[in-house]
Amino acid sequence: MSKPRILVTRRWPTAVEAALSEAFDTTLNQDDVALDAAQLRDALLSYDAVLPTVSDRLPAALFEGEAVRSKIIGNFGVGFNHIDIAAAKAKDIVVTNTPGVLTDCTADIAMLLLLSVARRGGEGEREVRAGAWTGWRPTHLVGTKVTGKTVGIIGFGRIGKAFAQRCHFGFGMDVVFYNRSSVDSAEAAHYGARQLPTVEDVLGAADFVSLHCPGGAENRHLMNATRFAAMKPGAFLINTARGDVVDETALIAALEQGTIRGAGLDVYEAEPHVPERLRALENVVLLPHLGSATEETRTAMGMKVMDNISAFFAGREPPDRVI
Ligand code: 8YV
Repeated sequence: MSKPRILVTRRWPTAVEAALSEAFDTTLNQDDVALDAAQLRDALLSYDAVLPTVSDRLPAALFEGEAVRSKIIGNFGVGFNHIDIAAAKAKDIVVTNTPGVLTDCTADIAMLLLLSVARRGGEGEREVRAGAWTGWRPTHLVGTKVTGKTVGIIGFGRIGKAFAQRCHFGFGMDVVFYNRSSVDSAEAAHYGARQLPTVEDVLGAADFVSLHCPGGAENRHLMNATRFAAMKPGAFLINTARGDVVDETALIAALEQGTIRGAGLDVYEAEPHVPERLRALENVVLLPHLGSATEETRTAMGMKVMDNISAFFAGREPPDRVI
């Protein structure tokens, strides 16, 4: 039996590309240029599996018309809001993701953003690099103390919990969270955290609000102008989840008007576009979607995709099936 034909849409860690090439009839993307919609549609028509990432948009239109050949989409990443899951399901296409292996690294990036924005690390770094530092003085780049403050977490899944643990046990913070379903209080206490009934309760209590819920329709613009106004004066927003959870225009207005003190962002509404008005602000720390970007995690993510499609083509249930 011939090996399944698979397409990897971007460059992946070398060890994973080697493993995939060994096990499957694999087409790699040596140039690492993102495929456009027509190329993705062609890929679905001509490969048994397509392995996309967050930079590939797979809307319903790509699954319609002439029957697609792909039977599985092995997404590289835990978030899958770039794939129209209902449209894939309607065509009996299995979709898998890579949960678990990026939990720690994403929680670490959230902590990096929280510390950087509170302590004005980005501003300080820019000043030193520009040769503009004139020397130590008591009033220079004075930020906000982190230790002992209250952090509010929206979405208490794997990453939200890992972030709570860092905040509470690492920085002595009081941790409150909102989660759609109720979390056992003993389990929450394990992470030093306490569930509150509404998003508003969390916003009213927190000095730092950190988003850890999925992107997509149900959480679109969960943070809007009204909710920024409900945050404590002087509070900060951290987003390592998905850009569409935040109304970016409302966020920019809240930052410009001082409704909130600052923001640390790893994700944006229309990546890689980051609005000029946001880039012009000093009270933001902006990262280019680095949540899972460590050698260890990116390799583990790739190997998880490999496990998922290997199981599928061996007639077994893929371990990380989302539909
Ligand atoms: C990934 C992420 O690197 O896994 C996710 O959901 O946000 C990132 O850390 C990216 O999405 C790859 O598809």
